[in-house]
Amino acid sequence: RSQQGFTVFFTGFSGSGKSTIANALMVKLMEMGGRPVTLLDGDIVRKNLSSELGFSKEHRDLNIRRIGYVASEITKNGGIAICAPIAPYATTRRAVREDVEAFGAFCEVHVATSIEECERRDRKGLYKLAREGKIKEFTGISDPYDVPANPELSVETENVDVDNCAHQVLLKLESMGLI
Ligand code: GGZ
Repeated sequence: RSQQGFTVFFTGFSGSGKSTIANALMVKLMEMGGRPVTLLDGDIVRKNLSSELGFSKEHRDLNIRRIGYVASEITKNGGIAICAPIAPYATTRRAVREDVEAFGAFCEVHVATSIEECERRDRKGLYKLAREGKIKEFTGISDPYDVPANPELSVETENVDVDNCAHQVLLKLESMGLI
């Protein structure tokens, strides 16, 4: 049972800290050894797996379903998949959960850093472009984000550092009997 595969699925705004927490978690899980760990980060998936897709609801859903499919295959084979897309739609996240839970465990982590904080940081300058209308359909500014109703865990990077957030995920995985 402790060697079953599982998926950690981060969801949250652009700039919320998903990638940084996901990377820290990956390092910790790799150090523990055992199962192979695969990181499916939002921008890397978009570059390699979903390069033809934009940000309409249809395209975001397709992107997330692809991530879910890969995560479910990794989970099926006893590995650990860490996903870190925005994944703004609750119904699509639910579908991915069902895909993965057919083979192993699913741990949804809401990176709940507020949109105000993400925009204040604006690490890539995208929020400014979204405000200027130069990027359309920008999540949290001009496109929806369904706040997760029942995530396994909620963390935020406004008052808590990345290492602490990654540690909270590890504790949750432990309490779920996965590590
Ligand atoms: C949201 C956008 C958009 C729009 C480009 N809306 O900070 P980033 O740059 O690296 O993360 C964002 C990434 C979102 O891709 P995902 O695959 O995670 O989105 S989804 O789950 O909804 O499919 C951001 C950048 O792409 N980006 N345009 N309009 N984020």
